Amino acid sequence: MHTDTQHHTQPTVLLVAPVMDALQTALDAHYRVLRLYEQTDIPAFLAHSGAAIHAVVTRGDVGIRREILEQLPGVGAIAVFGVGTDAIDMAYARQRNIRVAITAGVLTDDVADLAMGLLLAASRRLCQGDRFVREGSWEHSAPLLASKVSGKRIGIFGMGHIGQAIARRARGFDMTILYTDRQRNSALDYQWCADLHTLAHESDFLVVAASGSAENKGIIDASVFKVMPAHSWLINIARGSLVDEAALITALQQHVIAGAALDVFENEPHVPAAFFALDNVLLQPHVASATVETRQAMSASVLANLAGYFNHQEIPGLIK
Ligand code: 8YV
Repeated sequence: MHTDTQHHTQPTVLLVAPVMDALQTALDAHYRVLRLYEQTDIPAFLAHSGAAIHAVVTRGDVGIRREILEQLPGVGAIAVFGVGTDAIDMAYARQRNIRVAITAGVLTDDVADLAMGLLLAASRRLCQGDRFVREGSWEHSAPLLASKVSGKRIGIFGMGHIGQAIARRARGFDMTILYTDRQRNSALDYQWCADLHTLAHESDFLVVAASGSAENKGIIDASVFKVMPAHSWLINIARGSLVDEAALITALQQHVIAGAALDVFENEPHVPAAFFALDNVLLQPHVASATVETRQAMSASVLANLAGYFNHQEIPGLIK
């Protein structure tokens, strides 16, 4: 088999998964783009083209498998369309001196907005209210009462940029803000909880905004649902991997907690059918950063990160 040793004037970029059309067009204009997701025989493709690839573009939720990266000896940078690096073996990237860059800063507001939207929609029964009106039920019955948001206690698990943006919004709802993170942030005057279980016990809304790291895998489990107040809600805009989904389904079925609002799942885009039978869960298809404005900014950020790398200049979203 021939290997891809031909000299190309543009650097070669591997696109792992589809991204928005405008970004694809811009990538095609600047780079020679090879698309992993279009390959039918990946081993043959890697044997032929792997050594010719200079950089990888992928999505936060997709990352890149280490076995693939191992076959890309010339890769020096991974540009993530998103902020999550949980689907990238960062230790291996560091060992190889592969620069990893994210769309830093640009999606924080949208994700925090969606967290508040989910919190409000779930507790105020917005989806149920919409259905109630459309189905004509209002003509002959009264809607169920919802539960109040303003003044309640919000517990934020993961107080990074997104967690802090959620806290600022929650302030506007006169909420008491509690948080847990690896360490206390002395710059924040919110109530610190030493551990997740204390946070869960003290909160009316437990909002998951932590990274999907290995240490956080399945951390929101049955023991957490057990200490959460029966009237409390779980909101997840982080990663499905943090929640033990089977335990959550049981907790919802048995009304151990009031309900949940989820933008992310363990095995996207596959969502357990058990959720569909439940009225106390609100489901979204991983759309926290999916606004026109933010996706444009994320595209620009990916392009800037790649340009920084290839031009030997600063990489704005570089993870240090
Ligand atoms: C994106 C994300 O939805 O930033 C992340 O890590 O999960 C999201 O912003 C995703 O990367 C694009 O599909």
